[in-house]
Amino acid sequence: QIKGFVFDLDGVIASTSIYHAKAWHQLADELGVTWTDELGDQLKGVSRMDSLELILKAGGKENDYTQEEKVKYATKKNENYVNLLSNLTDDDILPGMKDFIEDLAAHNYLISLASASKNAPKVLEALNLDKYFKERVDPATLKHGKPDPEIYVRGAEILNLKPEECIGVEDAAAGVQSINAANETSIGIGDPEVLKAADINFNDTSEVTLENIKKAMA
Ligand code: B16
Ligand code: MG
Repeated sequence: QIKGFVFDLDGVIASTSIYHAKAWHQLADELGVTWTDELGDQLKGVSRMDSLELILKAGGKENDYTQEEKVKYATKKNENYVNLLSNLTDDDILPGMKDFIEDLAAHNYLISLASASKNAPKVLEALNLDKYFKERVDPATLKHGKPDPEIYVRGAEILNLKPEECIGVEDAAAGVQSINAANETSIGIGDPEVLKAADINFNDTSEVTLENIKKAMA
């Protein structure tokens, strides 16, 4: 029986995945790495330093920089991203997600956050949703990022639930892999081809309702 939901943030609740992509695209241009939609999809849900490594690898440049230079580039991307967040308001909650979260709370489902982003507290506050996410996995404490199961395992633990009692909600292939490996039920929101490993697929956040989830699990 499902008792809790473990949420990704960027691309699931907040429309911020476009800002992450924009900031990475800009850095890729600067590094002389060709940006593609596939590369953009690969970066979703992946930590800041791991994302930089994927970009460098895509350009065959993984051995061209020192660790210090890599940190400098990752920091630059983050400054760019944080600048793009400056006008974030509750208008940037993805369609239907506020209603969905309120509905879950009204039905006494437990809720936690499994975002890889160190900027998650800032984003939740700007969206005025922080009160629903008292339980959060701090990505700074993780040994392994998505697709490793650790973040979703911890997302269930902080709710005192078993993985089988949780549904994980994701927009990233790496995130769906993480949920599946954690033995939770996975919802993938977005291109069903990219997210084909998910137990339940929705094309768009507006389709994510308790009713549709119950239908899909029946
Ligand atoms: P930061 P999520 C992920 O957040 C993003 O999808 C990914 O693009 C980003 O690189 C990662 O957080 C780290 O974010 O640089 O802000 O710490 O989708 O797991 O909510
Ligand atoms: Mg995401």
